[in-house]
Amino acid sequence: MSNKIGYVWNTLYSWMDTGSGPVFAANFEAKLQPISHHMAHPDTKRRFNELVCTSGQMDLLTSIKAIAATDEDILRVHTPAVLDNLKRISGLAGGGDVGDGITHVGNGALNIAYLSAGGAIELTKQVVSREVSTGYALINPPGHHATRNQSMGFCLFNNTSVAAAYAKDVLGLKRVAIVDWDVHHGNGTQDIWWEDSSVLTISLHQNLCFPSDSGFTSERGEGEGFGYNLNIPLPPGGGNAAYHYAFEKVVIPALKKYQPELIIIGSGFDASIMDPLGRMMVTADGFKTMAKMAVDCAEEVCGGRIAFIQEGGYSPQYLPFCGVAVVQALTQCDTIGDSLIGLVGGMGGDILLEHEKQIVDEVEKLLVDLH
Ligand code: 3YP
Ligand code: ZN
Repeated sequence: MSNKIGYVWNTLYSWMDTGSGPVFAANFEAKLQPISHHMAHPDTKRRFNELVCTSGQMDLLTSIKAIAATDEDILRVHTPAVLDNLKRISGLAGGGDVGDGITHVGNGALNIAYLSAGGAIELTKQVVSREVSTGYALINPPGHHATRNQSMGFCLFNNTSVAAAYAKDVLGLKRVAIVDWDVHHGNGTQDIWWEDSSVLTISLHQNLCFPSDSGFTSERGEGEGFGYNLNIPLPPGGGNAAYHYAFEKVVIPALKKYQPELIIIGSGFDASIMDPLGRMMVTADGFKTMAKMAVDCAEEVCGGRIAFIQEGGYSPQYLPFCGVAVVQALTQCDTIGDSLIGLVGGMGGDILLEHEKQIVDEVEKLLVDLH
């Protein structure tokens, strides 16, 4: 067993063309002005990689090369409709919308999406085989909104699910857990594993943020999968204290009870205190604490097998510090700190409020149906 920490990045991830709109497509009638940086412009993730490179962390990491996922890999969790749709749009000179009216992708998006899912697979493969002990796949586009049948919400293929399905069907694992701390509900991941108890899905998200009609505690899976989907919809404004309480009370106990052979973290940074698309208050250090709790838990339940896979996150200023903080939890060596803490520290997110505690305590009761 090695103590190498795997790291995935590919330059093509920053070639995702999110279009000229601010977040919805630019529109003349609606007076939505074009802008050079869409909310999900990949520069934010490119800047994360560049901070990994310049922080000194790269010397502590082992590069893992992303290999394009195959149609077979994608079809383990998606219907052919998802693939056919993306193949068609990706082939158009100017790209187009994937079908939800929000997600514009450019020409060649299919190839980058294959590489993104493939990056998740490669890291997972090496974590499971112990070529690396843990690792971070900084991939793009993200995945957790993509349902079995539909790309949506900036997500083309459900990367964490593609990796989990690979771990099960190809590597022979029986139980995998996906913990998604992106600020938005992991509705796609929930949908894919809805009737399946072999993948435990846990989503921590801002209540009613996106999609606004899902992510409730009452969504628990069905049939064989009942009890194996946990939603923790936190009230807006929750910060480190709310997230850490949710980890302590729900996420870690659920993982200990479920005893997965592999833990996958859907690591979005849009719950950060600087994010334009979320209203939560997690700091770089807050993300690092969650990462450490998850790593310690993996050591206890699954021989340390844990893979961090990038989801969303839209603050070009702050996301790189959040990302490197998580990487530093893996390398266990701090080379830089949070240079924006002077701005974001002390805003009250470290105090657990009663209405935050209440929702977490409610979800804790649902662990009785998890085995
Ligand atoms: C998709 C359209 C409006 C909100 C946006 C959410 C994307 C995301 O970060 N999902 O995790
Ligand atoms: Zn998100």
